[in-house]
Amino acid sequence: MKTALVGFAGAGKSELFAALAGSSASQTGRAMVKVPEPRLKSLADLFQPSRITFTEIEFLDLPGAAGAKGGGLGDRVLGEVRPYDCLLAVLDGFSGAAEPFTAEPLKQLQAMEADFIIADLAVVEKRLERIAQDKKKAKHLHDAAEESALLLAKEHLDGERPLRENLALLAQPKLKGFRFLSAKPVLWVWNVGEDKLGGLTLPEAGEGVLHLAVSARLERELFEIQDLEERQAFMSSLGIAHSVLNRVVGGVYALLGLITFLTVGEKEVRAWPLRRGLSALEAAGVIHSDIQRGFIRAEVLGWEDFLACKSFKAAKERGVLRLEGKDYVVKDGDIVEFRFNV
Ligand SMILES: Nc1nc2c(ncn2[C@@H]2O[C@H](COP(=O)(O)OP(=O)(O)OP(=O)(O)O)[C@@H](O)[C@H]2O)c(=O)[nH]1
Ligand SMILES: [Mg+2]
Repeated sequence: MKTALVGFAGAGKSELFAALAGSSASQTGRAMVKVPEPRLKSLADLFQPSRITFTEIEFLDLPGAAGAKGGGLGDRVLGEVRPYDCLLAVLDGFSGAAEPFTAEPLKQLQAMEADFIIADLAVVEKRLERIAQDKKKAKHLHDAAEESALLLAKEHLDGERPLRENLALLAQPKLKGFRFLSAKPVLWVWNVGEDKLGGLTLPEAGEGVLHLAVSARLERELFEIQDLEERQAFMSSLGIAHSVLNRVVGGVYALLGLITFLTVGEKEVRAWPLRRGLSALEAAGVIHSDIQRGFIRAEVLGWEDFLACKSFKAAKERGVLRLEGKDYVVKDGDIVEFRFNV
């Protein structure tokens, strides 16, 4: 899972990055961070494994275009985020004097969205030109399906709408390889002064977008409190229920449609990300292609059932440990053991 922080210079990306990445931040502004998963602790207490493996999420902190507040993000940044799964777009809602204070960050949101759309239009138009040349050279070189898909994409982008809103278009196989920027899910992070956190009304979630309010500098300062109890107490006094990492990861999981399933054993207790709605067979493939190929069945214990039984033995006795076939749709929190034969 790869996420990139984007935003104009001074929006608070590096403050947020520091709050998310802490000591795992590297000099290059790239960090691999463990996805918080409290369920692993309960399982580790029971199994005492040699290894506990969390899912990891990448955060990339990019420099904002110098002095480009309200201008463009710049080709370098846009090019760099192309391979990323999800964008964390940071909006400066703390420095401006504008009333209402949401006016300036909203302008930044619109400017970034316009950047994504214009960059995608350039890609589409370039490709269409290429197709037109091929068409002139020899009819058979021209891919009619790709051309019509691109024309639809162009029409959508010309209407100044991001591609992520058009699910039918995104499903077109011919458009899959382009890694369009405006197709990427975006978590819009409204970075506001701590005094504004309470009274902020954010825009509603839309297709592929969610909004989150943070006070990036405050979150970074919170992160620097080593003593966890002290940190928690300070957070409670500020009315912050969950760490910024929890809130950001929650947003990313929701945007990408991810759930977590768990595997257990003496060697390793581990969390795995999986797209919601996928089957036991596909979950097996996330672990190893051999397990998928030799899939026989999955032994599944739902999280609530595990909590009620506290052990696999009790779960078996109560008949809540289920044997599922390859089409079983894996649920969030399922503890799965795959039976396979290779
Ligand atoms: N008051 C206040 N200041 C903040 C907040 N977030 C960031 N700042 C300050 O704004 C300045 C810029 O923050 P950075 O996190 O470095 O901004 P950036 O987006 O990484 O900037 P570039 O890397 O230059 O694009 C710093 O002086 C921060 O301390 C905030 O929530 N409140
Ligand atoms: Mg920075």
